[in-house]
Amino acid sequence: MKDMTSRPPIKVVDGMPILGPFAENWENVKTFQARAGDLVICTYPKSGTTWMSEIVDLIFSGGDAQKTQRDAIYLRVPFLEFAAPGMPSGTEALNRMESPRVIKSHLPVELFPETFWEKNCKVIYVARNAKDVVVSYYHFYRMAVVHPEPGTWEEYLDAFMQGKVAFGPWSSHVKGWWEVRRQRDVLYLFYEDMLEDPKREIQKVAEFIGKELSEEVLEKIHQRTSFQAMKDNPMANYTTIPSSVMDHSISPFMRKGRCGDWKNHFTVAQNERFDEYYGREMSDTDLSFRFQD
Ligand code: PPS
Repeated sequence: MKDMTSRPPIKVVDGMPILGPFAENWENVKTFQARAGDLVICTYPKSGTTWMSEIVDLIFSGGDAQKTQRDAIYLRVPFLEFAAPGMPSGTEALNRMESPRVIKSHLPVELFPETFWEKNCKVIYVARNAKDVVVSYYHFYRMAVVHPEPGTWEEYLDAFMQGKVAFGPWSSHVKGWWEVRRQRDVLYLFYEDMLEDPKREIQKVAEFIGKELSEEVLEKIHQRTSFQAMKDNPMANYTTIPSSVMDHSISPFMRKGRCGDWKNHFTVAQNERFDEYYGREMSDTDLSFRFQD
């Protein structure tokens, strides 16, 4: 990973734009073998993946923060599609990992490996409103050199609306997973609901994975996964990655953790254009999002 300073271009695999180095390992993702009991946390990027990963690991650890301090979050919950020069890929890390495994993925449902369904694996999907996602993603592109240069905010916003950012269009991702949630073992949650009532959403996750939480453990998990606690926790905040790869002085990974920060970025004209795009993309679904607290 220390060699990764070049901002490689996006490539397209099976119709999906993906980070250049990730494309090199795509065959291993397609042929990945799930195991019974694997739990997948799936999201469109910047929608609460790390937050949900920390919650799930704490549930499995019975709220014991010492156990979840054993490693950085990206090692405790490996990222299936991850690949970078000089680093074990996500598929390599997962193949070596003992069960039960918790796995991070950003794949749209149509590219999600069939093996997970064959093994009856559960999926927790977290969705976040598109305006806060695009702002968070723009700052992530700026700070993490595995991405191409984002260009100006205006240019990035256009690329997002055209589905030309890594992992493709936001709209088909959130709609695709929404459509399959009833046929598959998918718990579909919203970032905005997690902000509104974190304990309620943690309880839903615990029930879904068949764990009972005492009030005391629930409270511990709640405290430990607050935005500030995770921002201060090197095992959750990605600061253990070399600054040549993720430069938190450009924009911290744990940036704002709020709903509605998009209002500090969108101009009135950009907001009107985005609302038009959004209306077009979301006219064929009953899925809806909250854009402010
Ligand atoms: S990634 O790179 O796709 O895995 O990023 P992801 O973890 O999905 O999303 C990062 C955004 O989630 C925010 N975050 C949180 N918000 C509230 N509470 C907690 N505990 C929390 N942990 C992470 C993080 O700050 C990013 O959002 P922005 O809007 O950029 O702050």
